[in-house]
Amino acid sequence: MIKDKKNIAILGSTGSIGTQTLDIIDRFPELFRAAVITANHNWQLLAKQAIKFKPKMVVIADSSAYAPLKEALKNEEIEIACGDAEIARGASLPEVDMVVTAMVGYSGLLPTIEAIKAGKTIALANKETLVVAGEIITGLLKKYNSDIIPVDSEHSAIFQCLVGEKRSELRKILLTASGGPFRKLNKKDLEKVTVSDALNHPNWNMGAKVTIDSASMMNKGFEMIEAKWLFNCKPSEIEILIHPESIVHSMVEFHDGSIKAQLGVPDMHLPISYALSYPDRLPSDSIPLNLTKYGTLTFEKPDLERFPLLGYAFEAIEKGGNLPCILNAANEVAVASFLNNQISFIEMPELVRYTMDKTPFVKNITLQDLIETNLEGVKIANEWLKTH
Ligand code: MN3
Repeated sequence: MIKDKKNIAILGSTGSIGTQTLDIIDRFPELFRAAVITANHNWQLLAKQAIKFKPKMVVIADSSAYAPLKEALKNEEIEIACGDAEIARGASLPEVDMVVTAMVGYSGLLPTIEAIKAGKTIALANKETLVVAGEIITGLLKKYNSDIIPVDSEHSAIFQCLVGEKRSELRKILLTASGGPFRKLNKKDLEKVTVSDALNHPNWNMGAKVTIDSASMMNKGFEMIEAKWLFNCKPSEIEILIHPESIVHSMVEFHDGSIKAQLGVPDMHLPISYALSYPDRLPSDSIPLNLTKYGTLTFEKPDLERFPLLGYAFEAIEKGGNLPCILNAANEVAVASFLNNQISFIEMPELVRYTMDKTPFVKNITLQDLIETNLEGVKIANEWLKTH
């Protein structure tokens, strides 16, 4: 049993993971308190959440949303702040026990680092943090005696399968992927897919960025890198399995040949709830998994020809240095440009390839190198956009 109330800081409380985290806090007010909530620019929802959950501090990143947020919360006794530095400060407040990092993309990196330096337990939903800076983050976790508990459903599954096991006996991780909405399309069909086709994920209801990444399989590439750092294994020890039913959230294979899997309905409330309450489990009110409804669970190999971004992720992590950071920067530009109808679905990997080839490679990296690489990568990706 959890005895004391856990104070949670949610970075990105208005997004998909953020709102579902608040659902769980709302169900278990005796266990958790939303101590700090932050958002990028959705001040309306942030204000609503603040009035309901009465956090100590509310932070908005976008300065143009600061005045309306303050006005909306003028009758509340809540500290209201603005900007990235304040988000990092909120995550590091002494009373905060756990930080849920649920912001989108590269923006999650610096506040996560600050939270680690403050010794907070990180419930990691922002996989880009580990994609961009896995080695640096891993070093900081040791130095500041902090921990990461994965929120990503696959990594939560692996984490759950490893409870009570010896890391030295792990042979392989079987990382499952739904395959997204375009799993069955051939190359010709992929040329014609639209933004709304890509946003229509068959199993999971998620934010736009991760939904597009799922359709392109970039998401699975990022998750492979995330798994490499979280579970300290080689990319060659991670096998991607397409599993269209999204019931087996991932598996681990031990050196005696035994495989453990974690199964459940595709609902992010489960991995979020486990991260908040670990090592305990909280009762859930969602409909239990009915395996007879499925009858058959299927698995197949991914196709790197139709989904080249997945292969680029293996290439980036094998080469290391700043290449995963370049991959991420290019992909952020690609996804934003696809969502704006500036480029087609199959142009996303072209833009990423160009950026990976053109951005200067640095093998031994510091955090400053990564900050510069991100800017440079975005610049070079934008060059490609101008010429296409
Ligand atoms: Mn996932």
